[in-house]
Amino acid sequence: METELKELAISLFEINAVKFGYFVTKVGLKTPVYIDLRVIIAYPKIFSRLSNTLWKLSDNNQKIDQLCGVPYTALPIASLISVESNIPMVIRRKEAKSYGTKKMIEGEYKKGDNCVIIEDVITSGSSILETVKDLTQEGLNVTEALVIMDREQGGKKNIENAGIKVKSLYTLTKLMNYLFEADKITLETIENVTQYIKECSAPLITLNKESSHDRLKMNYASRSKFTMNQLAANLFELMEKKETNLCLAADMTKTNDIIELAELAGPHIVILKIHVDIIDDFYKEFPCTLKELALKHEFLIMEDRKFGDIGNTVALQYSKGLYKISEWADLVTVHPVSGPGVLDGVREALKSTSKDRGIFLITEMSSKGALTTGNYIKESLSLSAQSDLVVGHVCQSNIFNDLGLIQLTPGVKLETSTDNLGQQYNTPESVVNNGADIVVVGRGITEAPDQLKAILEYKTQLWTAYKKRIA
Ligand code: 5BU
Repeated sequence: METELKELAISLFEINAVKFGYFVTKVGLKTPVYIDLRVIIAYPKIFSRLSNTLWKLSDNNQKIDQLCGVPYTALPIASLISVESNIPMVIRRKEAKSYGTKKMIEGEYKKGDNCVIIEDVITSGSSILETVKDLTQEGLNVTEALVIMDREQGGKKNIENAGIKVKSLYTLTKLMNYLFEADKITLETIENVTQYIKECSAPLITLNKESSHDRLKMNYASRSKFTMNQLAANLFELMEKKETNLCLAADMTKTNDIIELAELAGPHIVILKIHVDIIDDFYKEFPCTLKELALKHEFLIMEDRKFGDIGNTVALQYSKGLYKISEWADLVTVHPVSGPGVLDGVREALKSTSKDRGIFLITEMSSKGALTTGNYIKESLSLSAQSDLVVGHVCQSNIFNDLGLIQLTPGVKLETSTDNLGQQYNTPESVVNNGADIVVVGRGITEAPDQLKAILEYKTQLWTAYKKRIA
């Protein structure tokens, strides 16, 4: 690989794909280095060798279903790799078609397909991020980006912040070192360019999966086609069908009380959320009884387990022990605090089941003084792009615009208030206006003198607020 890279670096220099000197870019910026890989199509041997070498960076352990070249320079490279590797390719349009289907992505693919992006040069990373946005919106799962040249101006970090792995054949520094060794450039050139890289870093860009659509303005049924997870799609459709976006937090300690309340609330909720570890009289068949009610009344069951350990422990906590949560809970909550391994742990535990399962990432908590702020929120949002297990985020405000993800918001009562242990309550209308797609209500219902009346009150207020929001 090393020899290959050295020889290719020299070839690229000789065909003027890389030039050093004084240049002014399209947007009027001065630069001591100019990279134009478009010229490679005029040199089939170099073109083919470069594409083959780039493909060697791909992850052999990962199933790859699709390739996507970022238009235009990387398109022929991706095509060549597609033909050689026999992996289908998709093409991202620069603009949506004005006739027929308004598809941004051409090709034959299905939701959940793993897709590798091919790109020639990264500067700020914005072209790749735009491509990720469109691919993700079509339900594709972008696993990594293979890049010929990283200009080391911050683009790699921007892309990695969005949860996408980046592998490059060359950094500018590495390329210059090869060329220096081959006596093609001087030390002075290297110093100039290095100084330039230091001074001209690209702005920080965050992946904004915003389309021209606003999440808050789109109805649930339409959003179901943007999901990466089947349960997220089911939830969107269920909400529209049952005309409810209420999740009941049945935080009770006796199984009979939970069953009774689930029977009462079943027709009016989309999720029944429990904390199985607070139940005093748990018995093995209890989850089956809940499951029967869930089927009868059409709601999903969430275990608010808040997993937050290393992947291996989470895999065990999820599938083993007294509760065997993975066998009955459609949805679980997960703290992203331990990093992406926690998602791998959940996936590991699901290897032996074919049931649909989903995760809500706890991105922002409702309690006073919660440490879920700033960068933590940003990192948690970027994790959802990495896994089709993620159904949405538990959060308090409108912090993402991915149409296929669900905002689940707890901390809701008819009046703004607090409890004496840090919980903070907002009203149904205000949380829906702040982006809540599904709203968690616990004590507002469980402690009400007339539970059914309370269920109906919350259901109506939440649905009315949603209808107003999308109007
Ligand atoms: P409450 O009785 O409406 O306060 O219950 C809220 C439920 O939501 C309860 O089960 C909490 O564990 C859960 N919750 C929360 O209140 N705030 C959060 O940030 C998260 C979960 Br995450």
